[in-house]
Amino acid sequence: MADPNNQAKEPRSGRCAIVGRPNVGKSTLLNAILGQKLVIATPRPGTTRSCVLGVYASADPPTQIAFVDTPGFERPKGALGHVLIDSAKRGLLDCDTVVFVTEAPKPSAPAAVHEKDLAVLEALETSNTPVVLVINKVDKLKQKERLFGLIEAYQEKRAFEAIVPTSATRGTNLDALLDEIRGTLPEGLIYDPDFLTDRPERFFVSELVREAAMLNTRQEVPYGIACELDSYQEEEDLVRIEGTLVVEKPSHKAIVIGTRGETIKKISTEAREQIEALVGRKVYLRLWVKVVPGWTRDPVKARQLAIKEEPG
Ligand SMILES: Nc1nc2c(ncn2[C@@H]2O[C@H](COP(=O)(O)OP(=O)(O)OP(=O)(O)O)[C@@H](O)[C@H]2O)c(=O)[nH]1
Ligand SMILES: [Mg+2]
Repeated sequence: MADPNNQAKEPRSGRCAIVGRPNVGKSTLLNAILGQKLVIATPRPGTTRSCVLGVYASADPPTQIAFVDTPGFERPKGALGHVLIDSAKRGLLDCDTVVFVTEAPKPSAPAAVHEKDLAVLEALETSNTPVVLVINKVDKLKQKERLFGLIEAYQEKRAFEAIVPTSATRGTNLDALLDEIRGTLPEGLIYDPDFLTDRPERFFVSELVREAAMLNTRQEVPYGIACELDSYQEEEDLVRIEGTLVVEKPSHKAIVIGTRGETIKKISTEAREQIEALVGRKVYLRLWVKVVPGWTRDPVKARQLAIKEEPG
């Protein structure tokens, strides 16, 4: 007799873009699904600057989902804004499913479609790819019944394969989300079992430095920070790394360095600890700070400093 559960157990795999406006928790959600910190996430909007692949795999039922974390979607401001939106749009191409992340409304906001989500909905209009809507940060929602109104408002805009409320920081409902995504994917496993990401370790090292710098600065400073690795030498039980934090104004350089160098010291210590956890070895990290005037407003420099493509 045919096993009635057999249908639900067939192997499935595919590529799934995670898109949404800045700061809704896309990168945090990817890390929570993977059960490890792969991509950087900060309270500052505009943290993710280029698409990064993270492959989730599970044996029961056999599933592989190659998630593509993308930069926050918004109407572009300046040259860096254009680079970010172009990169997010590229992430949307060639995927089997889209996870569109939004966040639960603040107590003062109406349970309605967020104005900034209209740009995301517009970008999704032209594709036939199934879309799963994730309403993240439900841990912050005091009146859970507000979700119903919110779900109705989004459903009026388009059809969704499923709508899943989540809390990425608490890990709420991630299994339900994975089940819904799995259901949209083609049959068969296509990824190498060891495949986790398309980026080399060096990429994540420079991202961890940028994250520490973004976390230790405020207002418009974090958005104008980039990180370049100048050297990366693996020795027997140590990795020796030299890097440069790029800022767009001399006043930002002073902020990143801080009084008597306190801020850059803190950035360096925090980044080193994170990098040591990543590479599993002791790290020697030396950082410099350089001004590239107005780089976020210059199309060529913004592309060069925000997008990192390196051989894996
Ligand atoms: N309370 C709460 N905070 C969350 C949740 N998910 C993410 N956050 C926080 O939201 C902030 C933004 O998270 P990110 O993951 O960087 O957001 P993002 O959508 O990737 O942002 P961009 O890369 O700028 O587009 C961080 O401070 C996270 O800790 C959640 O479920 N609940
Ligand atoms: Mg992000």
